[in-house]
Amino acid sequence: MSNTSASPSYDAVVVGAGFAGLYMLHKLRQLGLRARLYEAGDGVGGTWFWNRYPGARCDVESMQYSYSFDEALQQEWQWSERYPAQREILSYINHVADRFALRPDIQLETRVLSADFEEAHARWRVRTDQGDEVTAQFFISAAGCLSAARTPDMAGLDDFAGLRLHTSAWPQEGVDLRGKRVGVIGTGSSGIQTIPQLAQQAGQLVVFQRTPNFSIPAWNRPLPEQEQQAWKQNYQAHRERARNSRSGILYDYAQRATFEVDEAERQAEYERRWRKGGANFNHCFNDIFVNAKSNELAAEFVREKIRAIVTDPEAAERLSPKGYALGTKRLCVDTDYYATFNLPHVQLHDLQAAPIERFTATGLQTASGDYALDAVVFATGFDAVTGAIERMEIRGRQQRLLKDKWAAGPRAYLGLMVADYPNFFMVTGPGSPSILTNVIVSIEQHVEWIAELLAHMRAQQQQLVEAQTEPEDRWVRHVAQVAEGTLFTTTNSWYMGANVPGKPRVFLPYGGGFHIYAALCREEVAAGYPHFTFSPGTPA
Ligand code: NA7
Repeated sequence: MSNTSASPSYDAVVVGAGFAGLYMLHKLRQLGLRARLYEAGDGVGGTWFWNRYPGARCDVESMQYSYSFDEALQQEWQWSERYPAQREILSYINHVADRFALRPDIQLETRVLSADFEEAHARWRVRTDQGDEVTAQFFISAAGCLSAARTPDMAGLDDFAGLRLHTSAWPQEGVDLRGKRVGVIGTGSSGIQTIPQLAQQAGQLVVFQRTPNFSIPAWNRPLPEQEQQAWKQNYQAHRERARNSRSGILYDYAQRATFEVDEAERQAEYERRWRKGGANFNHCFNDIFVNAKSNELAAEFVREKIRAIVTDPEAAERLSPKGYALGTKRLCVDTDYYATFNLPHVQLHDLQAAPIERFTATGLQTASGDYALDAVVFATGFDAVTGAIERMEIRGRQQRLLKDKWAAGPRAYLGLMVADYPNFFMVTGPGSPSILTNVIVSIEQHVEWIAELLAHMRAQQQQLVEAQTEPEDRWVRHVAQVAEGTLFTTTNSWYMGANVPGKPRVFLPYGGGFHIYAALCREEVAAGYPHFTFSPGTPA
């Protein structure tokens, strides 16, 4: 039995200094709890700390992609563009860390390696890569849904003598790619954002595309002061409306189905959405995620746009997504993506026609020819939702590894707590709306729910809380059933875990809508947490 008294002890350990971790820390401190937050990066910001690639920008509008919990903060902060650039979000989150004096409880450049629930003491023992060993009553993962980056295992990669970059680990000092021969692998949101920017620098740019993606123009622009002021006058009301929506975003959610209107009206609606820009396009008709024929019409509209933008008909065809439903891979939002392929020094290589065979010292070989490259940019995505949690060795009751419990797919009640892992919480965990929403809205809802539960435990003099197994099983089934009613399960996407070899094919988020999910979480509280077990715990 290990000796708890030898290790520093906290009320809570939090993992990750992104939007989730910082707000969690703030709430813990408001509750008067002693918390330690560990962050692998050498600064706060989470995803916005790491993803510094040229063109990195949020696809939720600035006025909505921010915390709502503090009225003075949301009134005072000034955004400069319709969609915030990575640099501006990073400034904002640093401002938040200073404004709420969070830094003293944050330990940077420290990665949590393991967390073991010690039943004898009813405490978590947490170890880091810096040699820290601490205990805590509560262990809270705010490690992020899109933070465990993936570089595919490609033959000869270590032989490549050029510069190797990943969009999610872009050097802080930047990279000078002027005049260089650059290859980009991956055409998800990150690739689609960075390709037009890299094309401005590179002497030659080759885009290695495995699956073409649907992308809608952002029509990004400066955000005039009057527009911000108008929004701020009704900030609370806007936030409330967002929280009552399915995505936690004030989109223009269609009330009509695709075939309720005639062809002319349909096309006008697609066009109106295209001109407005952004992921709002997903909501053009209310059946787009459940009716393949409806989805195909919207998809074809986007393909027509691609054909109109890209001058080489063959390239246009290769860039046009086919064979999967629009939006079932996350819809991208871009600035000049398709038009970039009209530039003479930009080349599109179709990996479906000719896969990469191997890297060499000077570039890479494909089935249809070789490319000499000075730099390769991996825009190959993440082990989404579960990756960052599973990369920590989390052991619950009977020392069972969470990764083993999740071998056939993640199991968690409401995406918040896991049966047999007492006092372990996940902010935006699997089975919660997370990545299908404005994630800050989801983060605030989770953090506030967790804080309310901790306050309840204190009032009831309880030391331990854990989700019960049966409600967890029911919730996991419910999450799967909701997904099965949609087109999401028909596509190989990171939503389905399909981008990671060997990962179980399970729809990771809850697709029933943020507003419905939040209501279920409120019901749980109102009913006195019937699906959780509390106990006064074991004295240390
Ligand atoms: P994504 O959306 O997962 O995109 C990754 C891209 O990399 C995608 O085009 C993949 O093609 C491609 N990829 C992955 N592995 C390979 C291999 N082995 N060979 C060739 N191409 C590959 O990641 P992002 O970083 O763009 O975006 C993730 C989210 O972060 C985004 O949705 C926002 O929410 C923020 P595939 O489609 O798998 O054929």
